[in-house]
Amino acid sequence: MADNYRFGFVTIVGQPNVGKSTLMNRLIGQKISITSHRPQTTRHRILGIHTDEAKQIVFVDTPGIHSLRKKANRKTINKVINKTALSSMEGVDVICMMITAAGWSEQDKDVLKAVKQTGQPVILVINKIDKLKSINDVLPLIASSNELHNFDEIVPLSALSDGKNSNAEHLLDVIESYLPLAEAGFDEDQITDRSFRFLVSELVREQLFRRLGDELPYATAVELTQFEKNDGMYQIGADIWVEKDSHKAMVIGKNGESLKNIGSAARRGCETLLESKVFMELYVKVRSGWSDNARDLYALGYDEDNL
Ligand SMILES: Nc1nc2c(ncn2[C@@H]2O[C@H](COP(=O)(O)OP(=O)(O)OP(=O)(O)O)[C@@H](O)[C@H]2O)c(=O)[nH]1
Ligand SMILES: [Mg+2]
Repeated sequence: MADNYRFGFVTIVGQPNVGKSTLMNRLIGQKISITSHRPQTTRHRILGIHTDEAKQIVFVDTPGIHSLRKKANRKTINKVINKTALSSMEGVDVICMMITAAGWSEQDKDVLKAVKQTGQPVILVINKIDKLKSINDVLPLIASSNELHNFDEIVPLSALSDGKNSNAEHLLDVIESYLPLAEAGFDEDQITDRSFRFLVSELVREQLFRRLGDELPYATAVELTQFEKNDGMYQIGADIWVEKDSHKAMVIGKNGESLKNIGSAARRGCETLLESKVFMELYVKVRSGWSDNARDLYALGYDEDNL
């Protein structure tokens, strides 16, 4: 390994839905963190590891930080999610704070307050620049961002789009100079700290977020009950927890259509991840009030330290 090799940790924080997980997947080159058009898709801290000849960067994807000013947000699960995101800023080499090209919201400013308190270097990432008519339209936002805080760097990019205006990979070079000289901490082919079991249950949850309407995805959780490989094929079973019988009926859908679609999309995702054929069985179960019960949350894999 070269003498000037660099290795370090970078956390990605921001309000829900700005594109944190999309960016991490892009920079790792594989889907390890689920994404959807709904806010608060990510519920757990998840590492994504980028390795090249010059550096190894460990990204920490975090749940979106949301305001607890609204009463509806004060459930135990939301407090746990915020704590997970805020504590992920401790001890990293640089923080990537993400907003979108739509500009600063009050919620973004709340996130900035928390970021400033850490005293760590901060790169402001302005995402979704593909939505601008002209790339030059980002210039006033860069200027107003500089007035809000003396950011170490400001990088406009599009985590989603390819092509010359994406600028996403440029962020890797910008981050490099903030990392200490050190040997790689992980094997070069390791891309996450999470197990296949975790990633599989997340792929099921992703479909709940993408396919179910309104408030329903937020009142669901996924628990893997079977994960075995037999004769070159994975057998996967999972329980989808909901809070009410009426929710159960909605997840299952008319003639079981909805659950069938959720299952086949999740199965396809698992086949790509596991590079193998997958047989998947999903069950919907009711456990009332799980999202407000710390013991249930622990059983479902929510951060033990934050309960
Ligand atoms: N147009 C556009 N959409 C994007 C871009 N990046 C992400 N998105 C979309 O924005 C939505 C949210 O993306 P996520 O990556 O799930 O956002 P997140 O910040 O991780 O959200 P939470 O986990 O809920 O906090 C998805 O529908 C993405 O496809 C981008 O560069 N351009
Ligand atoms: Mg996310």
